[in-house]
Amino acid sequence: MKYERSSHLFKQAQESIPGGVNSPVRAFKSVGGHPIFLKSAKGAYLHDEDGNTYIDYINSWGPQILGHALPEVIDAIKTTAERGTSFGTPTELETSIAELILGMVPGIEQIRMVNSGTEACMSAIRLARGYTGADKIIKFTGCYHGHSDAFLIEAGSGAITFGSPTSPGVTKNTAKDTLVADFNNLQSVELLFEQYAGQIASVIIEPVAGNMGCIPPEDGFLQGLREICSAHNSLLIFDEVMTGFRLSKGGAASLFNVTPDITCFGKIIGGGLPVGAFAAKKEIMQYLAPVGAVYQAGTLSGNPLAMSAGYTLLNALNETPDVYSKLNARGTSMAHELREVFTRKSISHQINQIGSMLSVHFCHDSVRDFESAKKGDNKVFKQFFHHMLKSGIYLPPSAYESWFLCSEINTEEQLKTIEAANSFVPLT
Ligand code: HOZ
Repeated sequence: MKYERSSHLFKQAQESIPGGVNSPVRAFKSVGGHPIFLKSAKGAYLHDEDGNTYIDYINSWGPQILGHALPEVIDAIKTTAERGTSFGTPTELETSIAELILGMVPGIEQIRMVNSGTEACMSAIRLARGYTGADKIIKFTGCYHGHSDAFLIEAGSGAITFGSPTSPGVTKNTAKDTLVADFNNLQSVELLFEQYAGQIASVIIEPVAGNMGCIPPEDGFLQGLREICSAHNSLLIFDEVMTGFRLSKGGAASLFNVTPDITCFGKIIGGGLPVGAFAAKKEIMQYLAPVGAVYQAGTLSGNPLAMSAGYTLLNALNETPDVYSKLNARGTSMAHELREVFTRKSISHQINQIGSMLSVHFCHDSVRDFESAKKGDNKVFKQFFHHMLKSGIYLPPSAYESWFLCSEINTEEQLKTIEAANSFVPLT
């Protein structure tokens, strides 16, 4: 494959954009080489500036669950754009998408739209603090809730990829209110509640971690968090930015039958446009301005283009028969075949998969938290990543990011992917 134009565009971009990218993981720094500049995408396929085509396992990091450039979504964006792109006033579309989401996800009664998952999570903890009157929050090592200050402490995703899970620029005063527990470890949470009794506003978690690879919760973990939070009058926040509308219509909360107090959304909810949201029971949401005193606002919040893209994608998901069972079957079969390939080749591996989320860590022991995720051999991951890329398979350029499958990955795409993995030979 040739990458001349991507290479040229990357050099040019580095002059005007820090690192040449608008989000760090895209820079390929942890896998080496330079990023591929994309021109277009359709269904399961990406097309780059050099004319190369790839099967896509990033899916814009989650939103394109029914494939790229879904005709209904594109038409909705075009039609809406013709009427104007932003008004800064309420529109009927905002109520329509709110009603649609409240009907899909159990346990929520009101929702506020924002522009990204980062904004959703940072607003959710402000709301939790306003509601409970407590200052501290608990997050989990290796979980990532966007790049706002309170969360860039032992964070996952790009933060671990580049080896700085706690970012310079986050003040000590902010950091002291973020307590950190271990994923899949209820005792670590109980200890913090003992130590900081009455001071913890909320526990925020990705119910399936997706930013240290994909790590599902062990049996009873989410239920245990629910019980601890209820016992201490602390709010349980599920960051379903990745898992919402991906693992099921009602996200991870429905799948694991655990109802959080606040749910954060992003990705799929915007149909590929920048949208986030947070939702809860009315009693909690009524603390938000303009009804309550907890302030939160945004000029582009509820933007008509973004609302119409999200509304159309969510309706398309509702109308696609068996979409989640098909995605689940595809993910399960992909994970199974990858395991068979690596086992045959005697390559130590751990493949975690749930529904259409999957990750590959090259290590021997199971990956159930941040410590075990860090044991993956990044040298092998780099080689695997570049081997797959050359074979036309586009994986996330970091072992700490989850793969996202879309419904357009069919038998043909799976065969090509497994064939590519099959020809991988790690250099020793
Ligand atoms: N950290 C993001 C995914 N977990 C990456 C988003 C991007 O680079 O677009």
